[in-house]
Amino acid sequence: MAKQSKSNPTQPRPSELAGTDTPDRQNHNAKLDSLEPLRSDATGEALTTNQGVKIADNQNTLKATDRGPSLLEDFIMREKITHFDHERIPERIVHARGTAAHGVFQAYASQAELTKAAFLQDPAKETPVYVRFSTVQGPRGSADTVRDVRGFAVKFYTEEGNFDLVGNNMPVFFIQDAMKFPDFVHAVKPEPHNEIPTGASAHDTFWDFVSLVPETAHMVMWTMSDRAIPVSLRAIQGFGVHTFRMINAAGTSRFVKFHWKPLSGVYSLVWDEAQKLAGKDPDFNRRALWEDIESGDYPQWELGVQVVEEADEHSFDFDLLDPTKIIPEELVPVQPIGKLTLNRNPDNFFAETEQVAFHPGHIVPGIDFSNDPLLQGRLFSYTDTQLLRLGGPNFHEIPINRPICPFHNNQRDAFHRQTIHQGRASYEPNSIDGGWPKETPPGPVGGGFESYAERIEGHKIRNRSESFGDHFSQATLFWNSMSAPEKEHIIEAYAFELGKVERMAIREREVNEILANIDPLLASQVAAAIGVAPPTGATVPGKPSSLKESPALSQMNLLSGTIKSRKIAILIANGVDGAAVADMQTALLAEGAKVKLIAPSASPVGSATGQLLTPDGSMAGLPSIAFDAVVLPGGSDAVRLMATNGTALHYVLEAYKHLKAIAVLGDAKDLLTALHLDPDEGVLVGSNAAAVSGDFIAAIAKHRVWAREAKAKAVPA
Ligand code: HDE
Repeated sequence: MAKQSKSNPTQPRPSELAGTDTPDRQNHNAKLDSLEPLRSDATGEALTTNQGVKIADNQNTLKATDRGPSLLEDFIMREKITHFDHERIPERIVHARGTAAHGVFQAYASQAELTKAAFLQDPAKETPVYVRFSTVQGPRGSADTVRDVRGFAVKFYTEEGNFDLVGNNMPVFFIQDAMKFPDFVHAVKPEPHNEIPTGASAHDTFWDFVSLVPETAHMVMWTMSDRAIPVSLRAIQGFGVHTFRMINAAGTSRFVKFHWKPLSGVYSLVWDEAQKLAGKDPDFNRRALWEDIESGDYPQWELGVQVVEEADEHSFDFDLLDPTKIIPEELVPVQPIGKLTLNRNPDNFFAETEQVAFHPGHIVPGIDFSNDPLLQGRLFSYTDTQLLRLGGPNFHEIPINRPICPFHNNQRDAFHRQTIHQGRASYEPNSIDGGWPKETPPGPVGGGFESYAERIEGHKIRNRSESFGDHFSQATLFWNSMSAPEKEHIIEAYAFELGKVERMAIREREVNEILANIDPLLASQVAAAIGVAPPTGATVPGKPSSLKESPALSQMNLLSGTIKSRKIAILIANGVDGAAVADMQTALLAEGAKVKLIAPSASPVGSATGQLLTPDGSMAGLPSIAFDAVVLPGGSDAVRLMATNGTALHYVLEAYKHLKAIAVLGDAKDLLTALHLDPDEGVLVGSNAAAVSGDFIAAIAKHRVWAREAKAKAVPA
């Protein structure tokens, strides 16, 4: 984040105007400025108390004799323990588990026709951002790879103030009205009597609620799909979900939906991997994000917008204000408008990632809200929650939350105030401090914020619009847009989750009242898997949808076509064919993949020609689930060793079962024989790296060997 400028270069300080700035005061101000942004590096510094007193002994409490009672007067020990006792702050009520990174955003071209927002005018301008990804249900210490929505919250530090785009990796939400949010969250959170389950929706209260509330149908389809178990945070899409507005300098307002499209493509774990990773590496997603950024392999997304003219607001078969609906990309294409690059890890998790406070109400001139009743409720909630979580209304002064542009107003005091205000007047209008800080007129010259003057007419009413009444047609659209493997996974996910629901009546209700209204095959297959009688048919008359399917919804159509940033394990053991290892490494690195040598243990391995290879990890420490593909390089001694090593055999079997590409070079084909595995379009057998690397790379780029799935189910692992 760029250094926060405390003083506005274009506007004099109030104290300067009042003629009260003495040399001492100026000196003091310079010192205050130099404290920003309060980063602390203790290298070469003495250990001190918080009052700056140097500490001579950080090992022992002050005691009356060396075996006597401790003394209350030990201000050093008391200060240290007191601070420690207060180290924890309340975690976020939702989205508690998260990880974040700094980056930059750059527009592709001026978007002046669409919006007057300054950060979208000039393609040469880099806007700093801080982006936090999260899961929703689990607490701060829960696993990364649980089946859940991923939060995708972006803070743009623009020259006109902070703009937060607080979205998810799914384009719709569970409920239509903010009034239902506490009910929904109580239902999905661990059950209140025993606080089970952690990080999962596979329990009675969640399915009780969603089976009673049909507006959840569409979003639950998304959470039962592969979107809910991403391999990597760099491989998720992001969505603003609600309809927003963009307003240009001429005052023209248009509706927009925001999209983030990952340059890495969109791809997911398989469910068995996700579950195993939750135990073997609960930090799987945050670790990869951290390591990618450390290695200079920066994740990138394109920001896109779907734009709807005001006049077209009512031209869809759904309501633009209903957050359980997408605008299919086939109806309104996503226009790319800029690129986000994450290029710097935070210095300190707590100070930055834990304390960052996002808010959909943080907008800048040129962006405005729609009347989506979920968004409207969020505009209240996000400040309210920070008051508790961050201990008062001054959370905007925490370095990670401070705008990079000047900010001045007459708000004063409260807990943890950092700013030392000068001048006497903390009210407006005033004459004592020259009237500063003053209002700024809206428009291109001033840049003061002006809400869009939407015309509103009608009665005050507590009601849901009839136009929000269709809950199933887009759930059906989503289902119809899935490939065969994706449909299979959705059925399996419903079966897994509902299979954990203890009350039969809830399982039956979900099948008969929800799934039967989405698709008969989905409903009957799930019913069969969870011991529920086949449904007799839809209970709600189907609404004809203008679109039968939307190819943009299937992850199969969202791959990048490359293997850049993919992780590949080369299994090595004593006697391995060193030339095959080197050739394969070269071929994969040339495509931007990340390659690790994995051996039975962390000890160095001798190749067939006596060359010493140092493994990056052991087979137990970095199991196949941590990789996208596996290479078996051959070498007769190495193959013999692996054929008698259960961990090595399990490695290959598991990669096969998880539909990964496996390159089998030279003698390594004996391992396939030992495991009774046949070559297929992803198990690529050849005498050397050159013979298979092309097909291997192509198979990895397809992400999984879906054609193997039925066969792989019979394989134990
Ligand atoms: Fe949130 N949400 N939310 N939400 N949300 C929070 O704010 C809330 C909703 C989202 O990385 C909380 O600072 C209400 C939709 C993300 O720090 C809280 C409603 C979407 C994050 C809150 C919604 C989101 C949050 C908890 C319905 C996708 C994590 C801690 C009216 C568009 C941000 C906090 C981060 C966090 C309230 C619905 C996304 C309690 C009341 C829809 C990504 O204020």
